[in-house]
Amino acid sequence: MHTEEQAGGETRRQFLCRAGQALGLTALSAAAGNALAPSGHPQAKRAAGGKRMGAPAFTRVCIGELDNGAEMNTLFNVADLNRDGRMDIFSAGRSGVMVWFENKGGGKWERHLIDRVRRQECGGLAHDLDGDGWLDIVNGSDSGLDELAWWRNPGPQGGPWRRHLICKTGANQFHDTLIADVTGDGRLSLLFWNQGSGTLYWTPLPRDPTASPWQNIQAIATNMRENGLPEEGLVAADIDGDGKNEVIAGTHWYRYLGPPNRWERHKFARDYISTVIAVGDINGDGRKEILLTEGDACIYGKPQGGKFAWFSPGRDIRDLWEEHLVEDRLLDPHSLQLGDICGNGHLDVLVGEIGVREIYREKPPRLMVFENDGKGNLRRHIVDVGTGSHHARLADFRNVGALDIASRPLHGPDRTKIFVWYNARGGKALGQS
Ligand SMILES: [Ca+2]
Ligand SMILES: [Ca+2]
Ligand SMILES: [Ca+2]
Ligand SMILES: [Ca+2]
Repeated sequence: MHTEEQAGGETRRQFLCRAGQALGLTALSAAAGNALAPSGHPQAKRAAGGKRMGAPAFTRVCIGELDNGAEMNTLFNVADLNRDGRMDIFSAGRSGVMVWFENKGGGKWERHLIDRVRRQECGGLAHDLDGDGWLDIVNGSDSGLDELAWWRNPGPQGGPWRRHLICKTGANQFHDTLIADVTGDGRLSLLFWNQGSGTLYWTPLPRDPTASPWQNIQAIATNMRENGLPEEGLVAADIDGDGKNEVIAGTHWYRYLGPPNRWERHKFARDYISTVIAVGDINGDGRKEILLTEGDACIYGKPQGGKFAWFSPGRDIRDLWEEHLVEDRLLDPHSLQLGDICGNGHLDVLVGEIGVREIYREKPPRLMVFENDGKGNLRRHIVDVGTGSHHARLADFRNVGALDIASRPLHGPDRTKIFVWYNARGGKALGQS
């Protein structure tokens, strides 16, 4: 896991020392082991393997700060916002400021203000809504407000981004948004969850997105709850192989049947709450599986922690899918991403725990890469212990053909920091500070 160069990096050393303290390990023993896990952690035994060839290695670097005082930072995502070919990072406080971090190359990052905001949820995205070639940002409000909005990228002249209201629904919280072709005709739609009413909404993208509020926003499903909790998680993917995308949202998937608003709904999983969703062919059989983590399990009534599993369709895709449990008792695994992280040509899985604020030091959250052998056998590697993650993202920040990780914690001493974990496969980490 640790090359000499990485272990010698200042940031890396700091991390190892801190993790060592938290775990009752010395920095030396922590650096010598392949996998770090709290000794009391239920998964510690499985994680305590020796060093293996090809294990993923990362160097953590703080690339910027976003201090919104007592308010938690919520929105977090990546996109190339200034069209220079390098992936940037954007984030916002629940209330305070929304900013983007320009990836200037060579490990340099520069922060820019987008807007002053209030009551922002996580789960926003970047998409060029007005068609001027510059990616705009869509994000909704949290449990204290009922507004979904977008911010227009000012383009090369820079400056503040103008906010445009998409809709006021009368119900609060918009955890997860999506733009995709879900009608099979090439036309893009905006979809979003509105947890206050448990409603999954959609609308084709309008010709003029600045005309507020948007018209023709319709509900696909309402009062969608699992174990009494509103559903989360939203992905588009062709899971039945007919060339058209289905919508995977919460523990159901939806197929568009045609105008004006006809959908069919099928349940694929049971007893998974506050889900984060990813879709991909995990076991190499040519069909797509659905991956779930229970992102806020501890907060929402499973104090023991949440599950991480993948689900494969049976003979009839409309039945419940077969559950393949990978991990349980994860401390709010709110990060779930697929990508060839290890460089072996297979889809590996990134999973990150937020951690639980009250036991943050006793049970430090982990950032994990599950290396896939191509058949769905997932071998866990611990990338970081002690830095919680929320909506961690995979991106090739150096354009070197290797996926790095961007994220930030919600709790603990680093809660205002933005981190990138540079993948050793991409060469030297940049801009250690
Ligand atoms: Ca850029
Ligand atoms: Ca635009
Ligand atoms: Ca399909
Ligand atoms: Ca498959």
